Amino acid sequence: MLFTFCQEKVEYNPGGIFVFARQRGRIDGDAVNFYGAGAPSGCVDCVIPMNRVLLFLLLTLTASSLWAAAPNVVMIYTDDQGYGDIGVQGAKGYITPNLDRMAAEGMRFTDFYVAAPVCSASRAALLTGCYPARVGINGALGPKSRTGLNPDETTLAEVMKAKGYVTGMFGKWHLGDHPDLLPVKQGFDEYLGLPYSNDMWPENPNAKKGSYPPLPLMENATALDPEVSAEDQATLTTRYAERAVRFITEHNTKPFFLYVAPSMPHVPLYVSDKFKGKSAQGLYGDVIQEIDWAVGEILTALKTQGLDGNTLVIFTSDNGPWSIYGNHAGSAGPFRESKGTCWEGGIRVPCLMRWPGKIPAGTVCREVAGTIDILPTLAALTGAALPEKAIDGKDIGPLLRGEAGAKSPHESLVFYYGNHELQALRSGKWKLILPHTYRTIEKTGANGMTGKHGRATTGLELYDLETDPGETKDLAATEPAAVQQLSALAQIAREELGDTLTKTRGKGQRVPAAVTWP
Ligand SMILES: [Ca+2]
Ligand SMILES: [Ca+2]
Repeated sequence: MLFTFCQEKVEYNPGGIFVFARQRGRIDGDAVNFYGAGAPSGCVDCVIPMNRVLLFLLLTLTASSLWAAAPNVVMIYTDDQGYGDIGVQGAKGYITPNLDRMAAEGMRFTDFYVAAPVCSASRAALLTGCYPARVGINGALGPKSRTGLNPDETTLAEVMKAKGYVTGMFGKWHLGDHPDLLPVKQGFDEYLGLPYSNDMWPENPNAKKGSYPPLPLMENATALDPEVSAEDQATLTTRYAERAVRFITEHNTKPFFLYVAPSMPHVPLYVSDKFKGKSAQGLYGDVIQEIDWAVGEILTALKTQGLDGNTLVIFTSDNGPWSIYGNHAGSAGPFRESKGTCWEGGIRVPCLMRWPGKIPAGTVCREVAGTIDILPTLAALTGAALPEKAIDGKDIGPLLRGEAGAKSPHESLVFYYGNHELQALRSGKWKLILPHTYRTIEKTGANGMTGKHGRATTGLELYDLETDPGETKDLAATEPAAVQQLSALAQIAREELGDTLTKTRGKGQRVPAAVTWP
């Protein structure tokens, strides 16, 4: 199709991409966005006439073809699901056909990292594109938290919303449960879910009576159910999935950003009756099979609504398995330790990305990337503006597109845990462990009961993750050049993000929210 405006011929193709004054652009929402430097010079008002063109196009094109260039995004972020907890990565005793299908139809990342081995810090990184050390979220926030993600931070939802996306979140938030800090105050149009972990609950069998207030199920900013019961916990995975499907159906003519954060498989494990007893593994396997079913429901809804080819679906987990729970925890696969440590088992997670026709099917990406990259990647993909404040993630679009020779954009990824301690970093094949003490497991528990933790200490250690993914052979003594190179990168990170182990204040640290409760 050709249109004339601003004395220029405009070529429009129903895929949504157009060429104007030799620049490629895209129609997003009610605005026209040019790739690269912005509107062509000499036509600063071209957005306005294009809106008129857009009105005409609305009458002549189906909605799905019009929005073809502004992909929907579905991001699924499970809780404590380990690297080994999907079929294609060796899950035993249960099956994940829908996740395996995502791998077969999309890209599987083998070297994909969360920014921290614990819920709140990990989620802060996902939603801001920043290291949690930068935005001041270190651990796991408790109920009635007096802190949370600062509203001054720009979340992924806000990035997408500014681009005209409808935004919805169903699941666990865990970035501040104060009414001023909930998802609807951080860019989500719609929210249903638990405000924090499902074990911060009066019925937690591992907590002293009175440790926790009633656990609410929130809808937007109010409690839909002020006291979640065990029966309610068993409905959560399906409930979030149903809301996700409803959201997709309701917004099938607009670009949307949907964030689904299952409360499972975080202990205490609960599963709906339709999955109870279905896996050979037991309850943990049942729970993962219900999550896998939920992924299938979402993929089916996308297909039913004709959005399959126009939607990027991302699946990953917020940290490694909570291994102290024994048969109620998953598997870190070949990796050392688990949740709550910066060994690979705590921070390397399953990651699948599927976008038929755009991400090459059945591919495996072995480049280093992480959840901090999702925000800048989606911003680049949709033409959205990046947050004004500094972020740490990078656009991994070239990896997603399977471009020949595409490399990780990171010279290093750094990992903080505990009280703002820089404990480890990865650069290329090397992993440097900085001297620190960490929590280990002396005895695992079973059937929902915890085991016994111990403490361990590590010195400065170096591992070659290509030949030794299990971090078993410390090469610090024989590879001094790598130790020196990674130590220098660690020092750069400290100066920017701080580090309590070396009592360093970072120049790029920002403050979390501070709220008071009545
Ligand atoms: Ca978690
Ligand atoms: Ca904000």
